[in-house]
Amino acid sequence: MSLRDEAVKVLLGNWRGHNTIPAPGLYPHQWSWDSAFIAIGLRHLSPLRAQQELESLFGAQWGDGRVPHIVFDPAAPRDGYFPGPDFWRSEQVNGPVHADTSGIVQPPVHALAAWEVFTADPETARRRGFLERIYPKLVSWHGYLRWSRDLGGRGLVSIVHPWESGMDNSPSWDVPLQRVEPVPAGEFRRRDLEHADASERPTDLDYGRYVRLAATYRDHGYADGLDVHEFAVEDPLTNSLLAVSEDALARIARELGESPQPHEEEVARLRDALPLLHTDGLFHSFDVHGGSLIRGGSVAGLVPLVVPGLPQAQELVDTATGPRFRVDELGLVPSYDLTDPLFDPSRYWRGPAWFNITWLLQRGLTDRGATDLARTLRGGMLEAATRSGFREYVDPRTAEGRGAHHFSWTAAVVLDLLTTT
Ligand code: 9WN
Repeated sequence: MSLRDEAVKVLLGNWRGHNTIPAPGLYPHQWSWDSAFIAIGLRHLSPLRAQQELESLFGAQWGDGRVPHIVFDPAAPRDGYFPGPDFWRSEQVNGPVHADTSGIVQPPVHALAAWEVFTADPETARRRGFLERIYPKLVSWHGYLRWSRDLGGRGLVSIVHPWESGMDNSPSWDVPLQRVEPVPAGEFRRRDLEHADASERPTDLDYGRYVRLAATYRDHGYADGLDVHEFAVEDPLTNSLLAVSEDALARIARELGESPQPHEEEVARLRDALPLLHTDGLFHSFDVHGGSLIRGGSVAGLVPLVVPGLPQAQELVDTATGPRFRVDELGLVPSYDLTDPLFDPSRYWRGPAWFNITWLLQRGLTDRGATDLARTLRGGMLEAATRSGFREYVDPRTAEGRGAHHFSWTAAVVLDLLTTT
């Protein structure tokens, strides 16, 4: 079977009628930023399904504009994933009435996905009013982040839980997490370890802290404020993807005959605020409670490369190709600085290479005209997907597979690379 056919098989196998699950077993529901990356690949297979993927996610948007990080599938066992719907209790607050969801969010890559999905088949999208319907929802989603999550008051979005970063156990969160009293491991039952090797997942101590933060948020009715959130961090990945998505909203607005200006202004505003997170050739998260940058080597710090017109772009390319990430040599982007003692090639977001992040950087490099390096990453991703069989993440030095099998965004990224570059 060709790599393309294999990718199609993964996406078809994980399709659940209106959306795609990230992977069977470990992730049996719909995840927010997964759906965005999935839609970007799915558009080459079925533009209609790609539109539905985003529509089903935004169908579960909350009244305040937030897009929940998980939309639970009523057909899947209620306790198959922890924390499940009985933990989050979205129906008791201002969640959507027709769906159970979590109450936290994930990085805002959806407007970018919506625009890419539209371009794959503008005729079907126009006939279905796809952009007309999703545009106000995307605007309200960004509004939630802009107005409810500027917890540091510096014009940047704060994430309030490591899960919101999409990079759950990144070493960047070690310091702010130390303030959080972990819920003892005996008080909850992890379901992830029934599907994945413990050495490739976050530790029980990490999980105890994740549970504490989520429970506190829930017990405050998902209200946002520094008094509620013990963990409040301005993350370069979230803020960069918001800028890229605002750029996509400008295109969407133009297509709909609306003014792109408010979105263009947002891109400029974020681009001007991002340097608050920049030092020594990399962007870093800012710990709002601690009042300082979390200096380290998370790959999130390279992601601003995707922001249009970023003045620090060349510095980021130099860091990416330097000893800390060696992306020109590896053809993949490690999730953490290879030279740092905290680097772990197998454990989740503490070192392994992920396909969505490598895809984002490949895209940023292409936009900046660094086509040779972009081509190297493209080759690296295709080889790693072939070798690992569409695993969730890989050892960045050997491309040996780790985590879940038949992982949807790995397949989606491959499909996109095979079709567009
Ligand atoms: C918690 C689904 C998600 C991804 C995240 C990844 C992982 C969940 C988990 O899986 O997080 O949201 O159970 O570990 O870190 O990026 O969206 O694929």
